[in-house]
Amino acid sequence: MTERLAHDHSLPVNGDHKNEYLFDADLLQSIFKQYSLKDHKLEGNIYDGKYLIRPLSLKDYDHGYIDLLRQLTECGKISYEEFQERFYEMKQCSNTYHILVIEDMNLNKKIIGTTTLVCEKKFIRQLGVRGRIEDVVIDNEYRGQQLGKLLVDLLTKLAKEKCDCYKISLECKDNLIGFYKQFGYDHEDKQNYLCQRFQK
Ligand code: 16G
Repeated sequence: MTERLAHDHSLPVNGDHKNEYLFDADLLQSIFKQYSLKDHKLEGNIYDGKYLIRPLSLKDYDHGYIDLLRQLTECGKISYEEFQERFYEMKQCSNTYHILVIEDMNLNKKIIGTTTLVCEKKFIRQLGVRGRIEDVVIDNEYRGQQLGKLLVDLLTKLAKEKCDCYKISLECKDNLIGFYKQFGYDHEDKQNYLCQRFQK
């Protein structure tokens, strides 16, 4: 795996690139500004003076990003090299993977929240883009502060205003339907979500 990484020209070869972001943080700036106008708790990319909201970076591996995902579902064992390889695979797909994280600035940069927007490019709908909201997790100890609401709202706006998505969807448990309805998500008439699982 390391050899493949070393030969991949899209990957940095020297230096410490751990601060590198998965996607361009500038994309978020105008969304943050709009949000700040209606909720003064978000100033720039800092929420409530305590939390930094930004794209995923490589250093988040050391600050609990995978452990946070474990609060949503199984993750298995993931080495730093594996994390890095997947990070660059995603980064190479431009305008596709937008993983937002919340860092607790007071607690050793711990990652306490995350949400993903995936933009799928299509031929239909005049080369349309379909958005998907995935992997919404707020650390158990930080729930009840509207942090999940903030992340879903920011990424829904990003999908609409910057990624030009013609629709955006998500899958969730029954008890969360009310939560997602507040952002405009709802069941579509005569549409179903079907799934097949494979033994891994
Ligand atoms: C939830 C998540 C989905 C995630 C899945 C993991 C949201 C809105 N939905 O459905 O993104 O991938 O759980 O569960 O966050 P799984 O490991 O059983 O697929």
